[in-house]
Amino acid sequence: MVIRLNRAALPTIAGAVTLPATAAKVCPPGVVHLGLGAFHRAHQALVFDALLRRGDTRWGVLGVAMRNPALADALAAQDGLYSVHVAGAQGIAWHIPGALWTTAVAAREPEKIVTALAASTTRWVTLTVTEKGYGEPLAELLVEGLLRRHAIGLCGLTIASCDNLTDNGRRLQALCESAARARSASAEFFAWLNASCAFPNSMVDRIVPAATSVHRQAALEALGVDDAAALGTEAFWEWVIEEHFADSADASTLRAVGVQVVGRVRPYETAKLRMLNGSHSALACIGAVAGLPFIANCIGTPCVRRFIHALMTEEVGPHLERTDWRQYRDALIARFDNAALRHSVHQIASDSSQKIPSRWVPCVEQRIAANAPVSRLAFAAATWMRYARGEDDHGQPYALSDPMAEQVQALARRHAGDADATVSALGEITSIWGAQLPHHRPWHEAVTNALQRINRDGILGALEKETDPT
Ligand code: CS2
Repeated sequence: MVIRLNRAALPTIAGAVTLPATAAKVCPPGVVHLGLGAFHRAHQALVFDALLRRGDTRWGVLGVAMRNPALADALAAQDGLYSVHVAGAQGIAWHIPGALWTTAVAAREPEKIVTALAASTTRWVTLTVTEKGYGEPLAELLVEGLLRRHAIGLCGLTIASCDNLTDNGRRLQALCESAARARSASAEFFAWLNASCAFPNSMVDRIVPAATSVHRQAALEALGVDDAAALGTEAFWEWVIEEHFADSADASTLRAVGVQVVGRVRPYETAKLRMLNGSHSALACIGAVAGLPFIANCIGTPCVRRFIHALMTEEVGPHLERTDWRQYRDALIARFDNAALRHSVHQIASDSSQKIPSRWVPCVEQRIAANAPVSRLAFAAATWMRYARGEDDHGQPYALSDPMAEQVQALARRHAGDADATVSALGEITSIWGAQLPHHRPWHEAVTNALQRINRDGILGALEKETDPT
């Protein structure tokens, strides 16, 4: 009989694995995490696990799934335990972190989350709710908890947005303030919010593909337990956070376990959004249209690799404050090459309409302002417009997963044979491209030119010519 992973099963676990610190749940969780996906479980939960291992019991996590109960319930049935397969250049390691003390589902039990936000033992809130999660329901949930917290005279919280958005902390703060205004919160509340709560900007980085049955099977083989929530990730991880906390002593606590606490997150954030995520979005659209399933297949295709290298070298890197961007670029290409990750291009291409505004647009605007060429970025934009058609170069259909899927796919299909009309239709969506690019003639022409070549030669054929080294 196969044993299900849970606390009772820990002593039976065979292979080489880092197990959770023995005593768990000695007090209520100190952290409420909103957005219980794969990323949090393979990134921050491991940081909090490292703190718990040091005997600091303030970092147990209440993991909140915003809508879907499946993962939260599977984890609850396993006492919050799951295994993480870490694949890096040095080999493979397994971890079973013990930071996830309890789970909840916001849509099903909002009161449980509000109660936790207003608990005296809660010190931190972390968020990975994705780009599209920054709307009213999120702000209302947070503000409800904060109003209650203030009403009973508690101290403030550190509320750390960890999504791939420019100025993520400030943005979340503004969203909460506007929700509090809509509820006519008192001046005392706003004074407390400003003085006692902190919304640090932060940049998080670790490639964590969505969990699949491959991870479950690997855990069964390596550890001898059935883990319905097993995950895989890379060895690299980074968390850079602004030194702006409700409790200033947290800076040294976090530094002790490898978190970078800095004055300004912006240089790290911009480099990550534009180099890593920007390349990822381009690779994902290319892979989807070429019929290549994983990022490693894409970067392993020479013309794609040359293109991504050129995109970063010619058009993205030179605008970064990080002066080590060439090393950063090379390290990224090596990370994309990690075949163990099996990172699906369709996963990354999902929500592209929400991702492009932070990943590509600021760089295009900056280059246009400097009168610099934008042909690589225009090619990337054209790949997304081709991708939006929902059919690859072999005639295989695929589904778009995006809040704007219906609209963009209808436009891409209606104008499929006409690059100029496609770019007019898809390139004028200001929520994606901003106010300036839709009216910029040279940009329009560069994207049209790239899309014509993609339509004529296929995505890989066009990339061969685009990156021809001779
Ligand atoms: C990816 C990110 O899915 C995506 O859009 O670009 O999830 C990426 O893997 C992480 O930001 C890496 O830190």
